[in-house]
Amino acid sequence: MNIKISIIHIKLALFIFSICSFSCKQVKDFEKQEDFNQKPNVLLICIDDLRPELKSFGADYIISPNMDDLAQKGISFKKHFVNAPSCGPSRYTLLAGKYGLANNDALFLRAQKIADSSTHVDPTMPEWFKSHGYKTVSVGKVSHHPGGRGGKDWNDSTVIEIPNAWDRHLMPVGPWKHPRGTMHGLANGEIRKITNEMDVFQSAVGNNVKYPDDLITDEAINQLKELTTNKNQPFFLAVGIIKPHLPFGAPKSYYDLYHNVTLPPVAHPEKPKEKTTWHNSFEFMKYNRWGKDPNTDPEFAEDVRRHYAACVTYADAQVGKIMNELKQSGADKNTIVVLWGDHGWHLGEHAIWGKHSLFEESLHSPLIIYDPISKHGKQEVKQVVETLDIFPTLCELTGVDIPEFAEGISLMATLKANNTFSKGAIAYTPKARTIRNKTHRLILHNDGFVELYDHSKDDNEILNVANLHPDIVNEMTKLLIRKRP
Ligand SMILES: [Ca+2]
Repeated sequence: MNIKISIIHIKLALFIFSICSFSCKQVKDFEKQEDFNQKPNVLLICIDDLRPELKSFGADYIISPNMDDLAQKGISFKKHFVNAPSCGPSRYTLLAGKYGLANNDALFLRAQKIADSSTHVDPTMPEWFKSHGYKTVSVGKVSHHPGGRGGKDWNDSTVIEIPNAWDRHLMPVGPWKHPRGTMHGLANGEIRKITNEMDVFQSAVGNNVKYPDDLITDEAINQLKELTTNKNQPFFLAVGIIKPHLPFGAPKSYYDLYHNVTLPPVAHPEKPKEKTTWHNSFEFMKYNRWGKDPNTDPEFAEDVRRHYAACVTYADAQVGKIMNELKQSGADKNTIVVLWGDHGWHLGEHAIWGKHSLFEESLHSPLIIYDPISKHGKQEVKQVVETLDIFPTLCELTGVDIPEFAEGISLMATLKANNTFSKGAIAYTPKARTIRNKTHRLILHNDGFVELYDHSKDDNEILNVANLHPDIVNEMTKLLIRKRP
């Protein structure tokens, strides 16, 4: 009798268990279906002052395994040009999807316009995604000020760089005390006070050595953990890594990776003889250089380049940690990843150590877009594209409406069309503007002086051929003035 009852109990338990597991499976399938139907997430990784020199972009001597991994599965835009050779205006175009002012405070001036309520101001890319159901979060240097706040120490919550854009805009500061301190910080809390007393490069030794990007990466990972837990809302997470911006400081272990690496010679190191947008490398030269000048001291120049390379590899390691967390969460299958450099950097080319010129070295930067859903596989695009195009491209990839006010074009639509387009890329400083197409770069100075370089013969932009080609000058000038008056 007891045995019979026990058997009945077991059968009943098995029956209940099977119903339960069936419904659990159904619920899980339903959840999966919901995940699948949800719009893809966006992870936008901005790297400060990153030259287009990754191993995957043809620079054999650079150690960049994590960015290369992204290039291995995504679309690498080999001719991506930014719209300004400076952090603030370049990031303005990325985030606003429009050409803007050439100043570093372009976004703060836009915020002022919103506060004045005098004119209509179109939303930025994060605000656009937010209004289309996305949770928007930024960590680190995404706009000009890490954390997106103004005031003396860049931590004043009443002075917002991009109003209405982010649900959270974060900048961990640790021993650097405030976001302004992190921006030019060296190891373990060293803040730039008097610039010529701060070393232009550093390789700090020790197991516990920290730089601001370590904090940014940890916070980005925390945010990813939270954002990927909420399956009901897609996220737009922007992470801004500060290195390889000056000063070139990274843990010594990264510098040591280059111990046996031979750097290629600096390409075309001569100072231009004619009028150009050449400058005296003021940003670099104002740091402590131990009295040395890389233009006249080859040994010092080599060490500057090695420290820059170390910073690139250190930034690459941060990308690796963030990508690893994305993978661990499982959200990598539904997250579009964009890796973007905010502009290039001369490491001695044309005798410049810095950005701010309108030469190729200042304007050319890496852009990689990886969309795990479209399964496009590895692609390399050699057509000229510009930062302006990222906003509409992300809209198309996520199925968000492309706003009429966005001035760029979706690179996906164009690539699908025929892969042979050539749209041209524009950039500007306060003193001049430029347009680059497949074959030429034209630079128009505010005083009317013109430079024209023929990239089919002169990729280094040495010889100004404006006088030889008045037709090309005329045509490109008209287009430049029409697109950015
Ligand atoms: Ca920058």
